Amino acid sequence: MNRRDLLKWMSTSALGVMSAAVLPPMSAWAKDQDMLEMTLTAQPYTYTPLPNVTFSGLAYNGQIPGPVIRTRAGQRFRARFLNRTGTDSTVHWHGMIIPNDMDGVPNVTQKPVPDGGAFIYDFMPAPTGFRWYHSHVSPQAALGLFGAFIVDDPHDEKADVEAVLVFHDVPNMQSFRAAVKGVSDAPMVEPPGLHGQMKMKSMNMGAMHPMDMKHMGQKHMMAMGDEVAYLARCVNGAAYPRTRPIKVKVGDRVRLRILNASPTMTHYIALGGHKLTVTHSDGNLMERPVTVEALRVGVAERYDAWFEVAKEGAWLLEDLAGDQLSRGQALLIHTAGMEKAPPIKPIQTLAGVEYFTYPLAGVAEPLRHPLVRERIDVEANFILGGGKRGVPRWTINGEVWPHTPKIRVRRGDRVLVRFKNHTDMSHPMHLHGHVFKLVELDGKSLKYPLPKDTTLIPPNGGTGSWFFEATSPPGRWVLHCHNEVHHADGMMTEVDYLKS
Ligand SMILES: [Cu+2]
Repeated sequence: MNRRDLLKWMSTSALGVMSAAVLPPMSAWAKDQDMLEMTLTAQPYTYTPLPNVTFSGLAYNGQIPGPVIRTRAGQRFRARFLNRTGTDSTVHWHGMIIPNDMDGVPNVTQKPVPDGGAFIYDFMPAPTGFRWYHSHVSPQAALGLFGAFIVDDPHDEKADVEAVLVFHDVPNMQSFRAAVKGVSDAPMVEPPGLHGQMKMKSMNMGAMHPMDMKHMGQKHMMAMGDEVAYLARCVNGAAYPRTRPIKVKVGDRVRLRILNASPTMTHYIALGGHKLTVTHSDGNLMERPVTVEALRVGVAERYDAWFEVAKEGAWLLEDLAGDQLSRGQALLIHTAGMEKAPPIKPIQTLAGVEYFTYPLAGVAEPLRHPLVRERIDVEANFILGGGKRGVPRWTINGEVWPHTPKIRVRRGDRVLVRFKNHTDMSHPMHLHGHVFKLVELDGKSLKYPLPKDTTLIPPNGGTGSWFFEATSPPGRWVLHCHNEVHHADGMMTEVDYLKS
């Protein structure tokens, strides 16, 4: 490294642009700056996530995931985005409430940045918490254009160790393209015991609930045309044992910030020898924390999960999907001198396990009438459909983008969005520019509505409802499925602020 590079490196890392999994606290100097300024270059990148797998994708600043960006509350952010991908690109700042023209949706909030072009993203990152950024031009996020973005909350409890863990899956792009056409032969991959769990719980209640029956389905047994085959499953761009371990001490309180940046897969994650206490959903402080044996993280979701180190040891944090690749989606956490010890593995099945679900975290109770106590000004009812084999359409009320029905609001409106999912897959539905509250799931109200920007809507007749107040900057905020295949096949609409 020459002196110039060294200075550049020093200034960016001190300012809050980092690549390590374990985050150093922001320096006093960095916190003091009025603005974090950086260059974000998207360009081709070839890497080897597994010894026998070489993947030609795209990366921000030559790394997958892109650099961890960290600002403090009230600090401005300015990125000079350079597009060297060979095609159009934009950057979306996921989970942020910022001016609409900074939101990075091509042809909706901005003109796509052409190859060779540049664009200045300049805004006040908010709200505080765990956000992320990714390309909004398909399939660039699947190719590697994503990274974590943390807005420091000065009121947060202090952690002794804090780590950002980006789970992502490296797609077989031929299979990805086939899935977008609805003709993929890849099977669905899920953790052992996932469906057995529902069965068991229902039997405890006396009889099988028809909804659970429907959810079980047979889908996971066969190829329906819409699944993507993967070449590797990674944490922070590597597969175990090449993932960078996290070193801890007895007594440490450890905060894991976990992001699922997979193009299509829901991840179930557990830590050997420990339960995890979840405090934030999609970066937003939950009304009450919940302690679980495993996390369920839908595509684009984030959870802040804490644990305390009670004794010396080595433990594996691992994805629970049953396939061979998932064994690599793991990371070692150990105390000093224990890095060579055989690590304690987590549970290997979800059967009988209390894992993070919305009804568990939000405490499901009988459906309230009305769903939200005070007035509702705008109500949207969306049926999620499509996905027939060979028919590349994933629909909202029978239509694909841009023909889907829109939600039109005036500033200050109280909005209720109700989803009913008629397909056999769950959909990670995401709304830009807002934090909503998940108030209902599968016919149950949530006593503690979860503050989120993305939620999985369960399959086979499952429902979910969001409540939010239209208090974001005016503009067009898209609402779409974050499964990249479904998004590419039209499952998108928007919330439009009317000028009033
Ligand atoms: Cu979907």
